[in-house]
Amino acid sequence: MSVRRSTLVAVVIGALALATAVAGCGGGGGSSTAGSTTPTSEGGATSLHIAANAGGALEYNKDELEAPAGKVTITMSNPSNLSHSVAIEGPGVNTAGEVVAHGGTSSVSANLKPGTYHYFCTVPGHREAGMEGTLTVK
Ligand SMILES: [Cu+2]
Repeated sequence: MSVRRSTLVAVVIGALALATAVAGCGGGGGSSTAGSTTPTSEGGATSLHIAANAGGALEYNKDELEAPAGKVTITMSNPSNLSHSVAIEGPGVNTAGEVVAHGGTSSVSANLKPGTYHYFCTVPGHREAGMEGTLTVK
């Protein structure tokens, strides 16, 4: 019984490995001789949207964001009467979008590896007052 079952499992795993190998070979144009030109992982960019508090509180509408590894863009709309921005900070990353007034949109992009990052407003005092959140990249 168990022997037969493990044989079946082995066959299934073998088939999957074969399918993966075939899929892996399919992408190459075949023009490069020496192989890997380091494929940009997944190629998918992620867009995240947040908003500043419309009532003037120093906070975003979200204090946690999540994204897969790769290019991540956070766009913040600012319905408040105060100026705000959005920036990303974390391992190897420290980049900021522009400060925008009421009705404006600030956005920031970075190529992120798995890890924990923070996004925050760069206007003096705002981050300290709570205008920040955690961005988890998986
Ligand atoms: Cu702010």
